[in-house]
This record gives sequence, C-alpha cells and structure tokens, in this order.
Amino acid sequence: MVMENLGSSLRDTLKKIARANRIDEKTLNEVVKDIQRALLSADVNVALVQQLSKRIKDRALKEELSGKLNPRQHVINIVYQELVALLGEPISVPLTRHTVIMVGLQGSGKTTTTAKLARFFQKKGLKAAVICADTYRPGAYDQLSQLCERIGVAFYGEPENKNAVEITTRGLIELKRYDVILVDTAGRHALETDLVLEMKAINETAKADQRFLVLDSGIGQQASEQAKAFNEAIGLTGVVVTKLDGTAKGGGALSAVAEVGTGIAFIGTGETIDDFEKFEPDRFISRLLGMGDVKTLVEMIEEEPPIEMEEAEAMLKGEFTLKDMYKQMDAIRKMGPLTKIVQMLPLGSLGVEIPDGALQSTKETLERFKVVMDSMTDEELDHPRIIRSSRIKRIARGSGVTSDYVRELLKYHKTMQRAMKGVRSQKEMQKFLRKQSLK
Ligand SMILES: Nc1nc2c(ncn2[C@@H]2O[C@H](COP(=O)(O)OP(=O)(O)OP(=O)(O)O)[C@@H](O)[C@H]2O)c(=O)[nH]1
Ligand SMILES: [Mg+2]
Repeated sequence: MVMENLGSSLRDTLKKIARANRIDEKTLNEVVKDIQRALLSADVNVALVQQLSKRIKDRALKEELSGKLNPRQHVINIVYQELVALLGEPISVPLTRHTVIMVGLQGSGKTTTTAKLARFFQKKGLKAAVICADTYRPGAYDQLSQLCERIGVAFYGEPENKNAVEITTRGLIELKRYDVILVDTAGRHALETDLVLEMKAINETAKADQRFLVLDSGIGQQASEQAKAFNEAIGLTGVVVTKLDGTAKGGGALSAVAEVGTGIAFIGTGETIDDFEKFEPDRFISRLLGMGDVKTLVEMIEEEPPIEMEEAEAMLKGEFTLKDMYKQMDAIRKMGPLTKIVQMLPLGSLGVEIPDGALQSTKETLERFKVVMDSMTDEELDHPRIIRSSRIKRIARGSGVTSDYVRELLKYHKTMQRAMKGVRSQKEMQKFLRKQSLK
C-alpha cells in the first residue's frame, strides 16, 4: 500500500484513541505526539505539523460534542478532518475538450504520467491523443509512442525535429479531432532558463487549458520549492505527485504541494499504466487510516442514537435478568448499522473486540427468544436461576422449542450475566460497553 509506514503509525494512534478510557488532555497530548512523530518521519514540514497539532488539540478540547459522536469518535473525526485539510482541496479535472501540458524536472515521471493520464481520459469516454514535445531525451519519442500504442491512444511526434514548438503546432493540427490532447515536454536537472523559455513557448502554442507539474514524491517537503518555481513560470493548474509507492516521504511531498496552493490533481502509485488515480484528499486519508469510507461511517453514526447510558446502568444494578438480556439484545439489534460500521472499521487494529454473537442477535433470534420468554412466569424471568429441568420442559412445550434450545438460551444468559457482574464500576462498565458496541 502507498505510504504504508505513515498509514500504520496513524492507525496505531487511532487504536490508542479508541482504547482510551477517557479523552483528557493527557491522552490528547499523547495522541498528538504520535501524530507528530508519524508525520515528521513522512517528511512533513515541522511548521505544518505544529499547526496541525495545535488545531487538533484546540478542537478536541473546545468543540462541543455533537451529541451523536462519543468523545472517542469525536477525536477520531477531528484527526481525520485535519489530515484531510493538510492535503488541500481536491481539483476538478474537466471532462470536456481541452489541452494539457505536462512539465517537470528530469525523471519525475512526465512521460509515464502523460500516458497514464491519456488512459484516464480514455476510460472516461474521451478521445485522447498525445504529442511528444521532448526533443532532448534520447528515446523520448520511442518511449511515448510505445506507451501510446499499448493503450491505443493516438500519438504525434517528429523524431528528427529539434524544435518542440514546431512539433506542437503541427501536432495540434494533426490531432484536432481529438477531445483531449496531452503534450509531454522535456525535463531538466533544475529549472534552467532555457527550459522555462521552451516551456512557456510550448504552453503558448498549445494554449494549454491545464498545466500539470509532474513531481517525484521522493523529494518530500522540497516539493514546495518546485511547485512554487513552476507555478511562477507558467501558472500551474495542478500537480501530479508520482512514485508514491516507492518513498517514505510521500506525506511531505503531498502536504508541501497542498500548502503552496497549487493543488494535487493526480497521484502515481506504480510503474504500470493503471497505477494512477485522481487525488481525493478525503478518500486518500480514509484509506490511509484503514477506515473504509469515513464519511459514510460518520453519517451512519449520526443516524443511530447511542445506547442510553441510564438504561445500561440500570441493567447492571439489578441481577441482569432475562428481561434485561432481551432489552440488551434488542438494543444491539436496533443499532443495525453497527454491523456495517464494524465491517468498515478494521476493528482488530482499533482494539475493539466484539463478543461472539453480540452482533448476531437477529430479528429472528429475538422473536424466538420472545416466544420462549412468553412461556415463562414473571418469577422465572426475574430470577432465571430457579429454572431447572421440569420448568425447562414446561417452557419448551409452551413455546414449541426443544428443551435444548431453552438450555442454550439460559446458558447464554448466564455468560452475559457473569460478564455484567464482572463489570462493577462506572469506568469498567464504559469499557465493557465500548468493547461491546463501540460506544
Ligand atoms: N514506481 C513508480 N515508478 C514510476 C512512477 N511514475 C514514473 N515512474 C518511473 O520513473 C521513471 C522515469 O519516468 P519517465 O516517465 O520517463 O520520467 P520523465 O519525467 O518523462 O523523464 P525525462 O523525460 O527524462 O525528464 C520510469 O522508470 C518510470 O517507470 C510511479 O508512480 N511509480
Ligand atoms: Mg520523459
């Protein structure tokens, strides 16, 4: 996975939040320290890391709980939102007729990315074509024409011509019936004057609607200087950050580009043509945090009111009768979407353990349970321990189930009761409930 180190450190931090007994300043400090460490080792700029830490802490301490999220979910949500904000706004890429120029330093991945982008538009149903305006790199023509041939994208180039502007002019005429025309340009070691001049000339000739800087993520936070320089030279409309699969500095590159305000349009995540995606900060962070789609997750939590604390407390005070058990199972069942949440969250990594069967109280199980309960006397319901074999037989007969089923039900109740008894203090109870229901 892309940026696996950063991802796994951040997931560990979420685990810590999910496991915390309470979210106080001490816990927050620890959480923020962990996040700082993770981001710094991904080469995110110190000042950016400090700003982010401060915002997470301020928000976590000051913002009112929405009432729908519990304190842990609240903090997880803030961390998520701030990480997303660190990556800037998503860029919209037009799916209409337009011309794109690809610029960047040597070896950053321009030519590969040009083909990947052509493929992207092709998949969106647009007719894409490519012009090779790189007259410096030996083999540039062959490299690009082969890539284009492989994906069935039209290609224009003049292997013998050294004038990139001329090639571009003729290419545009030749390819005018295509929807999207991509121009691949030459790279240099640094942003030298002649490169800038050539870039500007090609750009003017092509009247490029999109000017994409292709930038190797391996340079980490230095990406901001590159983005700034190219932006000044030709006014970028977006950046493509490549080789995120092969660096520990991806966080640095992405956040630096976002900070310059040039915006990340796409990311390259491997050498093959489809290792390429439209950059969406929220989805990127969700995936990095292993949270599936956090947006959906939060929406779902918002839809479902959490189990009432008083009700849970009352359950614990008494003996934990069969009626209590029914209520509890019913409460868990009503939180239906919880099962979905459970699927979306990597629960193991969040340190949440759900007892076997706790999420399987289906409607049918409960209905059956209700029928069995209806055959019990109030005394039996309140003091299930008095239910011995003759009563079991009677209850089974009355409710049309086997004696074994009644026994199983009583056994399940006993296990739950024992678990409940083990939970004495309020704190322990919260821990238990959290373990059981993410609450
Ligand atoms: N792993 C990985 N490799 C990439 C990615 N993008 C490009 N590359 C590789 O990086 C190398 C350079 O890519 P090119 O596309 O030739 O780079 P360029 O910017 O066109 O290079 P010049 O034309 O010489 O300036 C090639 O070996 C590519 O396969 C990526 O996202 N991941
Ligand atoms: Mg190239």
